Order: sequence, then structure tokens, then C-alpha cells
Amino acid sequence: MSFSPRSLKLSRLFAVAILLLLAGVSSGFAQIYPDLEVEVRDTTAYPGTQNSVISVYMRNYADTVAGFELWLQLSRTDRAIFQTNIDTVIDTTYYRCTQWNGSTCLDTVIASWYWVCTQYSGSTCVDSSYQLGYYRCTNYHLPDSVCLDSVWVPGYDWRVIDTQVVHTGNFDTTGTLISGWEYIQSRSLGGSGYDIKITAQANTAPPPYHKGIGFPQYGTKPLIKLLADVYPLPDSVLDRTVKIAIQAHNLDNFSFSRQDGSSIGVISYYVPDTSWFVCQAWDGSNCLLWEKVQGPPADSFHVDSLLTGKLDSTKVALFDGTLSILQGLCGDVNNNGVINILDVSYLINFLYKHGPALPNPYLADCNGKAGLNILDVSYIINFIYKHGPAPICL
Ligand SMILES: [Ca+2]
Ligand SMILES: [Ca+2]
Repeated sequence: MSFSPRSLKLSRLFAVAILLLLAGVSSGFAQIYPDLEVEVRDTTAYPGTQNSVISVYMRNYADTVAGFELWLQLSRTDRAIFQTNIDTVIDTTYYRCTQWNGSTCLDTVIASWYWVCTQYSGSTCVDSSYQLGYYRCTNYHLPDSVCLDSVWVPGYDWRVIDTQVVHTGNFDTTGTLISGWEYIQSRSLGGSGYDIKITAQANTAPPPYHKGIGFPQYGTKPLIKLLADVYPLPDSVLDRTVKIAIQAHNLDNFSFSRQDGSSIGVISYYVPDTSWFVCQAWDGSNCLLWEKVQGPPADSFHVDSLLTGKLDSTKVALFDGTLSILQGLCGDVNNNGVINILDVSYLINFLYKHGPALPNPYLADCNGKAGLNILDVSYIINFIYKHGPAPICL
């Protein structure tokens, strides 16, 4: 049996309608269900925790997701940071000219890699190939200019190769929905780790053919797990929550795409783009030389229209998350809420006998001097048995 988006949505609506009837609830509102939900799951971490996991979940009900771009940003720059490494990468941008005037190109689009269906059996794609190009809209629904149909234009006219030093992000795909995907990359666009953008594609080099995340998918596994480091924070600081926001207002950095490369839940439409001109040289009433200016005053103007896109909030639902920084007891090495001889033996075990990892290294590095060593052990012994000073975590 195959699902179609319409039958799936109808069946879900139907199920809810029955539940409402059973509950004796009457609702005057038609419930709208999204096709896709992306959620940053709330999490907690101790101060000073390295490799704290921030999980992103996705639920897709109407489309197979074969690629995505997702940009996350932290609300505070002094509490936590996404883990990044400095890398040198080669970026190639491919351009396709959409309007020629002789040998001069008047307008361009950036060509990207998409899976393009090369053979259909009915409405099912039975063969496809990975191609560089762009989708040109051929049929707009007026007056809202939604693109109803497009054609694939393969190839590119020129390319620009840049070498860039970038901050790549650390992530973990073990046990996630994108485990085994061909291409997964993450970058801090701001370069400092306070943001991270993930770009992933299911099937860049088959075989094996990896079609992406089928539907319905209720998000039992994370989509991706990002690694963050939490800064040390004394218990006296009350504001301990960092918001992790999905940045989707700029669709340059947000898209969830189907197998054919088209974006899920994006409305494309035209906006007017007005150019203003001032005449620099008149010959009677004829202008010999026009100069383009920012705006009025001007002698002439031309209204063009630009194709742009926005997210359809009835189709795509986004949920930001939070990282809440817990309060910890400095010196409580085994993190059980009290400081006693067990913490001493846990730390000795860890430092000298290959014992289990520390639940929170920040709480064990407690002698007021950075670095975990025997001095932290003797500091705790001093505190417990010799009325020594209280542990200090930096
Ligand atoms: Ca303890
Ligand atoms: Ca120390």
C-alpha cells in the first residue's frame, strides 16, 4: 500500500474528528496539520560540560525528505557554544545565465545539485540521476504567483572557486534518521560557534540508492545530534537558559526537500522590484545617458518583479528548544548530591586506574586551579576530614 499526502491527511483528520466526538468536544475550527515539523528538543547540562548533546527531531507526514538545510542559533553567547573546528574548504559556486543579451549575461541563478527523475512509471519515479542545474518555473498561479509547474534546466555556464577558512561543526549521526546519508556537513556561518548550519543530502552517490526519510515519520529518532560545550557557571547566576532557535526567515539557510529537489512548504511569489534612473545628458526631450540611482528624485523608473519565497506556516511547523544549565555541587565528583569519601575514590579511580568517566568534569576540578590532578583529590580530602576550605570550581 502506498500513502498519498491527501489520503494520509484525510485519515488523520478523520481520526481526530472521531476522537473529538468521543470526547464530546465540539470545535468550530478546522484543524490544520503541517506536512513537516522540526523541533529542537529541550535539554539540560551541567556547567562546564563538554560534548553536551542538542538533538533535533523531525516529523514528516506527506513527503519523503531527501535533503535539508537547517540553521540554528543560540540566544546567548556567554553560556554555551556549538563545538567547531577550523578547516580549509574549497567552495565551488555554479552559475547559470537565465537571460543573455548577445554575449552579455543580464541575469543569473545559482545552479545546485538535485536528484532528477529520468524515468517515470505512472507517477512513480523508477530511475533518477544526480544533476547540476536549476528548476525554472513555467506556470504560475495568479494572483498569488505560486509556482505550479517547473522544468529542469541542467548544466551551468560558469563557476567560481573559492578557498575558505571555515568553522565546521561537530555532530553525531549515530542512531539518527540520517545515519548513512551520503553528504552531511555543518558550519558556523558566523564563524564563532554561536550558530550552526547543517546541510545534508540522502543520496548523492548511489548505489546503494538511499531515498531519504520516508513518511509518515513520527520522530522516534533524532534527525541529528549536535555537540555543544557549556561554559562554567556559578550556582549564584540565576539566568541559566539558552534558547536554541531555528532560523527560517531567510530561506537561503532553511529548506527541507523532496527527492526531486523541490522544497517542502515553500510559497514562491513575485515581489515588485523598482529601478530608478536619472538622465545625465538630455538631447531635447531624449535622454542620451541614463544612470541608475537608489530612488527618487529620478527622471524615470522601471518596475520589474523578483521571484522570492517564504515558508508556509500551515505546512511547516518549527519548534525552538532550550538548553537549561543545571546547578551542580562543586566537588561532588560522582554527581550524587553529596561530597564524601566516594568522590575521592571515584576521582582516584578515574585519574590513575582507568575508572569510569566523570559525570561532570567541571564538578571534579575543584581546587580553584584549572586542570584535573592529584591536587583536586587532596583538596577534597582536606575539605572532608581536615576542615579545609570548600571546593571551588572555576
Ligand atoms: Ca558525591
Ligand atoms: Ca584542579
